[in-house]
Amino acid sequence: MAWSPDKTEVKSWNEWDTLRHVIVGRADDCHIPPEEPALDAKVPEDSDMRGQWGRRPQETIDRANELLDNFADQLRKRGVRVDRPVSIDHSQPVTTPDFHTDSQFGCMPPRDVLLTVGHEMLEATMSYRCRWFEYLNYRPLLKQYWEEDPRFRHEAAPKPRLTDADYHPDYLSEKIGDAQRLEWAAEKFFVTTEEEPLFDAADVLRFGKDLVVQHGFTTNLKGIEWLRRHFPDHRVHTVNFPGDPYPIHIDATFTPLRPGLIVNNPQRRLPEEQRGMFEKNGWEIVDAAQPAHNTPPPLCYSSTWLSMNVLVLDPKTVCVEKSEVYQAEQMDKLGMEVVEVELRDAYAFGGGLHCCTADVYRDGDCEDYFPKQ
Ligand code: DAV
Repeated sequence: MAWSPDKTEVKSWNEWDTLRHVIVGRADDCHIPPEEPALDAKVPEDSDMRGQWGRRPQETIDRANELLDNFADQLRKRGVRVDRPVSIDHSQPVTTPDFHTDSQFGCMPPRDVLLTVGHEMLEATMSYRCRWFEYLNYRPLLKQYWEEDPRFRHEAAPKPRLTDADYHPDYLSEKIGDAQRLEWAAEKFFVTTEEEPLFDAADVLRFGKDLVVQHGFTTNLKGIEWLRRHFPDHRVHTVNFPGDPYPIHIDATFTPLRPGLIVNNPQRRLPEEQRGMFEKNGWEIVDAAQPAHNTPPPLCYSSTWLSMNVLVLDPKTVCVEKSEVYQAEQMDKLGMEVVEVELRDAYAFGGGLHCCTADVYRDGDCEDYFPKQ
């Protein structure tokens, strides 16, 4: 049945079919959280964020919200239904029987928390203490979808305990250095241990029947095994990208654009031995264009590779950040129509165009794109 804007339906099986309904995050009340093991491991060693925490400056919140609102309007003008989360008070400290943190994070980016697979939206475990309650920002929307769509499955992965046993103490050092980090990444020695299942939704890419999951800082092997058991009708594949000294989230590293085509970060290439399923099935993996910037914007966790954190609207159309001219040029050469979206001043709030959204509905069904396994 064709999608109708008057009827809520949750369904999305992949990253590229025509997008009809999406959540766009908000910058409201976003905090730089206090130090904690998993988060510190991701803050680049030379970052201006080291050692400071608290609510982000109001003018940066206002500017990020302006850009996110504009992006939401741009999508609406193209006929996409856009919902926005309801921010909780992120200045509230959190105490569980197992840990304490003095503040929370924000309601950006939804892609990290919500994994849509078919008719299901799954709240990820997360691995930062400051993000433990982040799903609450999205509960009003999920409640609404649940009431309006009788097929919608609202699921939540087991909440992790996040005691110190979840983190390797070696990563607590202030100065590790990129050489050591790259060595550890190549050995798949990440900040999170295998104490309990951990995953962020943004470590997962959806290719119909196949889910491709990055093993790194925010997702451990038990998290991937949990996903495998939770989605018994899917094939779940573990990947890792040894060239990344701060490996979190797959969406600035490996970006499918349409059936048969993926752009891959040239500094974080998929290892040869993990390419089999793509090669056997005739998928092309091309190097992404260089980012247009040499450094991330101020107070930003992410690398300059948010250039490739694009949002595919349909197999011929892609949203690219406006200043990322090389990435836009490459998309054009790859046969995609480029929609420019200004978002760089919101990067500090947790990411780019893919990060700041979460799928609710895309056309299409669950297809098998990799029949040769
Ligand atoms: O390159 O810093 C950012 C991914 C955000 N979801 C990076 C990864």
